[in-house]
Amino acid sequence: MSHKAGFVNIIGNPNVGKSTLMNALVGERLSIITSKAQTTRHRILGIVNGDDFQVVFSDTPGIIKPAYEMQESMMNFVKSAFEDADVLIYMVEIGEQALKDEAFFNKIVHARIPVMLLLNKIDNSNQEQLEEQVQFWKEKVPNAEIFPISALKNFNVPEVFARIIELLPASPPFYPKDQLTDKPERFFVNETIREKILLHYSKEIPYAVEIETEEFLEDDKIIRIRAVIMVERDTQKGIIIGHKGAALKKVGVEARADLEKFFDKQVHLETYVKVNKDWRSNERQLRRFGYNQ
Ligand code: GDP
Ligand code: K
Ligand code: MG
Repeated sequence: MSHKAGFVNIIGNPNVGKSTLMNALVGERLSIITSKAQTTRHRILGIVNGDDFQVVFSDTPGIIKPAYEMQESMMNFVKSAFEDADVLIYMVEIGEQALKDEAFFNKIVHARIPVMLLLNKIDNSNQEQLEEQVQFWKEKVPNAEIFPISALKNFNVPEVFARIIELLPASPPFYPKDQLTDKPERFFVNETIREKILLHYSKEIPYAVEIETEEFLEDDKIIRIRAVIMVERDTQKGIIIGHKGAALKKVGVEARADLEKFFDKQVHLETYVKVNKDWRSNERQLRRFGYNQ
C-alpha cells in the first residue's frame, strides 16, 4: 500500500472559523480560538497521522491589511501559505462577501492546486440562504469544490477530511509519525495565556500583549512554568494585574486548567507582568517572539 502525505493550508478572513476547523481536524486544541480578530498571530501546524497517510494542516492569521510591523509579519505567514500547499482550503462564513484583498482573491481563483471552499457556520443559516450562498461561491470561485460545514458542530468535517486524503499526493511522511505539531511546548503555554487575555480584557489591551515562557521544567509529576506577560505601557500593566491582582489571578487559574488538560499533567503556573516599550514595532523584539518570516 502506498503512502500519501501533503500540506493543507487554511486561509480566509478573520473570525470565519479557521482555527476551530484545524482543531476539529487534528482533534487537539492547538490553535487558540476567540471571537476576536487577530487571535491567531502565527502560522501553526497541526499534523494528522494514519497508517498510510500524513496530513500537515497549517492554520494562518486572518487576512488583514497590515497597520504595523507585527501585522506585516502575520501577512507573510499567510502569503507563504500559497507557496507550499498541496491543497488549499479557503474558508468563508455564511453571509460573507468575497475577500476585499483582490491580489489574495486572484491567487485563490488561479491557484494551480485543488481548492476546497468551506462555507462555515451553516448552523447559523437556513436552507434557502445556504443554497443562495453555495450558488454565489460557485460563480465567484469556479475552480473550488464547495463544502457547507459547521466547524463548531463538526458537521461535514469528516467528509472534508476524507476528500483531503483523496487529494493528497503519494509521498513518504514529512514529519515523524508521532508528531502533532511543529511548535515547542512553550509556544502552547504562551498561546493559552494569550487566549485568556483576549477573553478577559477589552479594547486595545490584548493587542499590546506578548507572552514569553521563561521557564518550563517538567518532572514525572508536575510541570513548573514561569511566564512573563509583556505590555507596552505602565497603564496597561496596571490593567492586566487588576485590583489586588484579581484580574491576573483569573487569567492564571484558567490558563493553568487548560494547560493541565493539554499536557495531561499537573501544572504550576507563575505569571508576572513587565513593560517592554513598543515591542510590536521593534524588529529585533519581533524576531525574538517568533515573527521572523
Ligand atoms: P479564525 O479567526 O478564522 O481562526 O476563527 P476562530 O476559529 O477563532 O473562530 C471565531 C469565532 O467563530 C469563535 O467564536 C468560534 O467559536 C466561532 N465559530 C467557529 N466555527 C463556527 C461554526 O461552525 N458555527 C458557529 N456558530 N460559530 C463558529
Ligand atoms: K478569531
Ligand atoms: Mg484563528
